[in-house]
Amino acid sequence: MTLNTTQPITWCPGCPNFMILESVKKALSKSEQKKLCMVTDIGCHGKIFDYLNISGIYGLHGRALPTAMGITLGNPNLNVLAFMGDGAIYSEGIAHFIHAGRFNPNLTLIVHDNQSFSLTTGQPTPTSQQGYKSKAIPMGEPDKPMNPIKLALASGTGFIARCNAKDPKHTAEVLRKAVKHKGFSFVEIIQDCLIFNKEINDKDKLMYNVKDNKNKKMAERMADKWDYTKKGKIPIGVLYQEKKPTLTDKWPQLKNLEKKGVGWKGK
Ligand SMILES: Cc1ncc(C[n+]2csc(CCOP(=O)(O)OP(=O)(O)O)c2C)c(N)n1
Ligand code: SF4
Repeated sequence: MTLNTTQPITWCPGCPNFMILESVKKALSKSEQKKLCMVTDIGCHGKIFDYLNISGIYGLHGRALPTAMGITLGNPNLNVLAFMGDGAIYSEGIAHFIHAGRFNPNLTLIVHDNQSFSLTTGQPTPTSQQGYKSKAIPMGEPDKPMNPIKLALASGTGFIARCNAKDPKHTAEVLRKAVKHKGFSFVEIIQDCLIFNKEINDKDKLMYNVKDNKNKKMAERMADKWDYTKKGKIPIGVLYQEKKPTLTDKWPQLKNLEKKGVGWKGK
């Protein structure tokens, strides 16, 4: 079965979301489609729900992650993907991000980080740069951006990666590793928005690829290299990976379902 759908794509022409879509298709091309499941949030990124032939739920804004977690509780044998924007996950969804790191459900969170609430016309998100001006904030964003990689490390997330939307080959490779990882995997994809917060676009020259890393101190150092402005160096790749008990491993009822290869309905 193909991952393509017949839905007309309504992203702005040239939006890097197109490249993220292609990366996801490339990463999943050999996966068993029946075992895949997706949840998307509300936002420009969320439209990916219509463009991928994968069963799932078009979730509420900020809540795609707990919905995805609910699906893994229903059937721990599914490969669940949650697509969220930086506005969604780091504002309304921030508590879920922290607890997903602690609980370690076996699912992949893909964040399309364009440093803007784009669908609702460019309000600043927690990763927007200080001083960012838009119609919604004409005096400029007063606060500095948060660093989600550092937060993920502090919350115990066992797989943390960063990709460049404009490099679909590398992004697909990283996504494949994220889906294969047993436990919560977090992939931040740096994505330009062609309409809102354009001044933060084109950071490609700051980016450099790193080797897969399993050393926490090194991961902390890499997390510190970029503060979500247009300065510094931006490490791209698997920034941290650690094997740890998953949510399924911690609950015998789920472990039993995993062993049998079924969900609660027995199929
Ligand atoms: C509970 C709730 N809060 C807020 C909104 C309004 N809302 C819809 S999309 C959106 C912006 C999404 O921004 P982001 O998550 O960064 O995704 P992007 O559009 O940039 O891909 C907001 C605030 C909503 N629909 N529901
Ligand atoms: S507003 Fe920005 S993120 Fe949304 S589709 Fe257009 S270019 Fe892409």
